[in-house]
Amino acid sequence: MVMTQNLTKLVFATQNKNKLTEVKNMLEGSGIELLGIEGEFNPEETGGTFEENAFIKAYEAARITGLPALGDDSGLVVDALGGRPGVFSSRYEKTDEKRINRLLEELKDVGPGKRSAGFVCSMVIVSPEGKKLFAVTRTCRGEIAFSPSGSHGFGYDPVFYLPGKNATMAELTMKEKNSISHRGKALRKTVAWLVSGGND
Ligand code: ITT
Repeated sequence: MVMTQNLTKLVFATQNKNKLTEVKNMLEGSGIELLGIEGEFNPEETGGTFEENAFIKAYEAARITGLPALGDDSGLVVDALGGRPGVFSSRYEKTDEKRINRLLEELKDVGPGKRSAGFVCSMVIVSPEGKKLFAVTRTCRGEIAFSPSGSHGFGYDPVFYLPGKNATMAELTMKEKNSISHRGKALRKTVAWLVSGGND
């Protein structure tokens, strides 16, 4: 196979330190170096899908740095809310605590068995020239708990209950979370593509 791009060093187009920590942890030993982005980085997420927004972030990071860039757009899709907050998961409220409280309030009359949800993660790689090289979207299914539990992870993790683990995402270690999460699944697919030399 012919290596079409040098894709061993990428900039991660995020301001979310928790995403960076999780992804760096998973990339240990892979030979892929991930750089954080310096300073203010907040491109307007005007896309209607996770993939479109992941592209917008990666495109902007590639433009600023001149490096290949990885974008991650993720969020929570709640079935009883018709898929909300979806791509607005970050904009739903201003802090994690407020986001969780609003979610629990919106679901207060939704009974057990009707609280299914998915965490979704799209990852996109953009070349320094601004071309979309790769995209993947993966989901982790679970349920919205009735109250928060656990202190690991970030965001909606304390209310994302995994029946198979009898635990919320925030009760898992980072290693356990990464092994089943939307981000873990998307990253494993991304890494497989990267180590293949960036060929289809
Ligand atoms: P960047 O745009 O800079 O990457 P962000 O935090 O705004 O940072 P998103 O736009 O992708 O990222 O919004 C993701 C939202 O979904 C945000 O509120 C997160 O807390 C939440 N989220 C994403 N992944 C999550 C995870 O693994 N566990 C819990 N919540 C998560």
